[in-house]
Amino acid sequence: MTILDERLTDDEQVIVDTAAAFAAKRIAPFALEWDESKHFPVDELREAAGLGMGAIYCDEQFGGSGLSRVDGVRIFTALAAADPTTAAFLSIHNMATWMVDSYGTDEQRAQWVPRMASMELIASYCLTEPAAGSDAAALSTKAVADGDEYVLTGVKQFISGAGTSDVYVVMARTGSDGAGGISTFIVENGTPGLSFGAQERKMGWHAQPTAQVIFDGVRVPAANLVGGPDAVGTGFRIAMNGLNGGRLNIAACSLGGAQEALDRSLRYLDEREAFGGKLIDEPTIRFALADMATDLEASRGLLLRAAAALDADDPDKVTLCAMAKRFVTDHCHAIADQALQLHGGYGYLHDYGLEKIVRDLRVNRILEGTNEIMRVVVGRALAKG
Ligand code: FAD
Ligand code: 2MC
Repeated sequence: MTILDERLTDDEQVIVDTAAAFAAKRIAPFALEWDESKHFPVDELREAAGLGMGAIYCDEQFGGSGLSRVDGVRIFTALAAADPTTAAFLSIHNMATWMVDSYGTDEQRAQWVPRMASMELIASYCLTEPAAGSDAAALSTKAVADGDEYVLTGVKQFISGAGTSDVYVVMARTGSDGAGGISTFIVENGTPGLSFGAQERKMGWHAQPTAQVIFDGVRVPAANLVGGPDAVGTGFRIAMNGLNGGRLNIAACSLGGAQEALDRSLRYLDEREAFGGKLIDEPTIRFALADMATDLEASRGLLLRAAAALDADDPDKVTLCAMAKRFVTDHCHAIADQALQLHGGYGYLHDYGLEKIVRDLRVNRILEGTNEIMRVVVGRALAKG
């Protein structure tokens, strides 16, 4: 009994096997404990980076792994089968690193990317603010030029990695209202005026920090404006392009979690007996499993299609990434919840791991653009024709 495997080339298989073996050995055995003790596994993240997972789809020139988005989706799916939360943080770090590698000047890329690729520098992505979440272009954190520096003032909300990360890729307002007045900056932890709010107490994602990042007159060199002086006002585009891939990776984290939940259900129901037989032989339970497996494969198919579109710079890439993020995170959360149900009372117990998967997958329907915003994106594209 197994869920369907993709047919991969030898090279693709090596990539997936490397991620899966690392996840099975270095993440899976500890994931429940990290969840309970709220431990952020920085050492293991750096080990993953040592295997090329710190800058997966960045150029090889400055230490990236030069892989495709499709490879990335498969890697995050494999890691998330062990722990959706740890995989998701690695995904955010990869997004931030890719933004510097793709939009930074060669000097900036040389300065930052190699150390981000190795995760000597762990990176956070700072877009959301207390009064600007879905309406991200309304952000109000200011960056005011002052000689050869910018002075940043404002508050970022819900920042993953806040307090622990070494660098913060920050979208801040350098110009007029709206998307065209935003630029992207790299801010190092330890810079005077930079501080962090209290750790949020969350439903899931316990194995990574979430807090406000507070800028109180933080001075950063003008050289930290991603893309250099000509890139003033392009920060929203940089942030959104980062999120296209981020949305795929978050969906991959849901896919991996759901896949693990289904695998566990198959094993459990094959052993659990009631009414004189194995539960897996109950026709209605088989129907439930069949629907879960079908939704999982539909999710995988759409996700890989969207990843291929991003790799190909397809004109529909934004729409496909939004479709995949919405569809995969909704369906995979439902699969995980059904898996919990199929475990009966045991599914509700921490030690069985199912309730953690449900909690960890829930937020993927909210962050990196809520699933309502994904519908806004898809709806706009449809209306435009
Ligand atoms: P709001 O924008 O206030 O939305 C409230 C509700 O209204 C939602 O249901 C939303 O879908 C709906 N809504 C809003 N506008 C519309 C519309 N036009 N049509 C229909 N419905 C609409 N952000 C970062 O920048 N970096 C991070 O690292 C990060 N990590 C996070 C980690 C966690 C654990 C969480 C919970 C959030 C994180 N976020 C991060 C923030 C996340 O991206 C935002 O929470 C999300 O974008 C939604 O913004 P909001 O919470 O302000 O909700
Ligand atoms: N890819 C590339 N470019 C994009 C884009 C995308 N996905 N989305 C928008 N743009 C461009 C758009 O083409 C336009 O460019 P131009 O001015 O050259 O025409 C510009 O950005 C402004 O776009 P809009 O006019 O569509 O801006 P608007 O304000 O109407 O809405 C919206 C944009 C709602 C799609 C955007 O604000 C959004 O995605 N909101 C959700 C915020 C979000 O995803 N936050 C996640 C935070 S990170 C996180 O949660 C983590 C866990 C890390």
